[in-house]
Amino acid sequence: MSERVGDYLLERLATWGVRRIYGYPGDGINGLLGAFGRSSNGQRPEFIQVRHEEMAAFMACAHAKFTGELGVCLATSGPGAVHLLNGLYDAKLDHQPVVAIVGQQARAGLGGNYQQEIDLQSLFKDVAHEYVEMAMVPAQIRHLIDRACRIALSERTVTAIIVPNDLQDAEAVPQPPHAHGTVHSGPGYHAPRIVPSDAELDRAAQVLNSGERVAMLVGQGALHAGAEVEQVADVLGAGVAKALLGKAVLPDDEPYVTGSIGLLGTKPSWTLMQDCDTLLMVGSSFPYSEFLPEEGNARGVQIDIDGKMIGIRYPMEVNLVGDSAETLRALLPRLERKSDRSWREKIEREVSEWWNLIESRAQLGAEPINPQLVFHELSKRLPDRAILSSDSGSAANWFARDIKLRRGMMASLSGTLATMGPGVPYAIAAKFAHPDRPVFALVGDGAMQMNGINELITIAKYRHQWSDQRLVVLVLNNRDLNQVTWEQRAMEGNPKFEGSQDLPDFPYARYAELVGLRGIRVERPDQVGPAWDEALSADRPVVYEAVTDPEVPPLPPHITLAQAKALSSALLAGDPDTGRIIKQSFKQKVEEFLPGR
Ligand SMILES: Cc1ncc(C[n+]2csc(CCOP(=O)(O)OP(=O)(O)O)c2C)c(N)n1
Ligand SMILES: [Mg+2]
Repeated sequence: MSERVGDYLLERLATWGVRRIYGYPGDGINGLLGAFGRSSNGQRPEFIQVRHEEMAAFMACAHAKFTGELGVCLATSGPGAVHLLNGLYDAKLDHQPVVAIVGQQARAGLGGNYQQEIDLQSLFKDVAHEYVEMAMVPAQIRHLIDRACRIALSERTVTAIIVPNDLQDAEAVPQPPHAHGTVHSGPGYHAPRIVPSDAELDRAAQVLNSGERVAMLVGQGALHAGAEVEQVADVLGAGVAKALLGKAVLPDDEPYVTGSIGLLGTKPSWTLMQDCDTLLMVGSSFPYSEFLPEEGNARGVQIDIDGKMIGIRYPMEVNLVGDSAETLRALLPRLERKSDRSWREKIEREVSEWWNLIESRAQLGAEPINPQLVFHELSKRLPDRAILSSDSGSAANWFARDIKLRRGMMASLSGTLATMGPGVPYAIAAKFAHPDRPVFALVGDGAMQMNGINELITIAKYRHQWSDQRLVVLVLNNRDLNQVTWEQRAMEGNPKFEGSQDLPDFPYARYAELVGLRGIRVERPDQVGPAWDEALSADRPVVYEAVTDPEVPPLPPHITLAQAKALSSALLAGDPDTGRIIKQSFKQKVEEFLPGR
């Protein structure tokens, strides 16, 4: 029998280098699933079965984040397509190339209020607005795939193709007829070399050379430019702060790296931005302007590959549209080495004091376990080439502040959408992409109850495909939606609303054992380190359940007067945990002022 549309579609995706598609079945895509089943020669992508389509989209996004390649997810018509959306928005907002392929009811029934019929082009019109198309005839498939892949890669965004189920079984037309009204596409995309003009580079160099206190802020756009960032920072005598998605740009053990910035950031990053006279921002769209210099206090230079993302966070004097590594390389010969190193030395002193503070905050007692201790003990033990994913929640604070990434590690999270739930699916995709590397998911109990528990089943199903079995899911069992509880207190001035914030307990470690993984429950501070040793030497993936204290405040690097007032009015209004909050906050703050800091 001749090839069908489903067969051809998968083979065309393989031509684009797609080796793996994350998805979930349904009758809207049975023609495509049949084609996976007919794949005998290894020329077609592998189908990875997840528990929920949102997870498939998160995994496609994480595949893109951890490989730089295209991520692909697949869902059925109607409910499956709707389920993809949150994961697709995560990819879109973090600028990741992801193609979504969704089924649709048969062409003959469309427009007839048919079962599971949703107007999918309208549904995806925002998330995939650069390219969302429905196939109507087999001769379209070649260019729909070619364009969806190329546009996703060149625009670093989400695209979507809708394929009615009857079309999937029609006879393929791999080459449209040479006739009027047909489209003749070819595969392949290589990113161009994008460098700003010499005149703009000269202007940027002039600004950077005249500054005396240069601050750099790097984001995910600089992930491939670590060496160049390091050289420029050295020449300019600059300190470097990192937006969360750019945490792996530079290792945290470099003395001039101030670490994260923002609400989840560090004190030295705050000082760097407040006291600098020149800001060089590279590949970042970090949104919180109050953590950047006040307008007029610093001269600014920004580098971004995307002209749309330039000049929106700080009124920059020079905006360089270009690849970060290429542009920094072109800048280097134009820069003069700062002979006065006192600014850099001041930053380095603050950084070393900060690490001492982080160390002592981790050692503070709590009831029963201080979450910072769990991250601190992990950080010390992180194996080379580790890959980390963090969920949204208090874990993101400790990930940002307490984890010291070293050279060769990777890390990511939902940076811009900041959605709950991607921690475990990101880790699974990391494991598929790099089965020989140790992977860690850092997740709250809320996120675990939302998605993570179910995806443990996916880990159990596929773990035998991974050559290195080290995949550890850390669950912070604090029986609270803690990040938001603290936001209610510090930003709204409201006491914790237990009706929305308290979480039911769940036996995460015991559940892991039930599905065939290792489960370790850690209830006392003295168990934290040894439990990490045990998790790292286990013969299978592990759920490390730490019973942590929700009253350890994820403090911002500096508390504003407004926040302090809000917090005190929350306490005065009768927060159920007032006594313990005061105790824990006080302990953390006191650490900052002890002699020797
Ligand atoms: C899908 C989604 N729903 C709600 C939120 C708001 N939110 C952000 S963090 C958080 C609490 C997370 O709780 P948990 O996973 O238990 O982590 P914890 O902060 O307790 O460590 C919530 C509700 C969100 N970011 N995404
Ligand atoms: Mg929680």
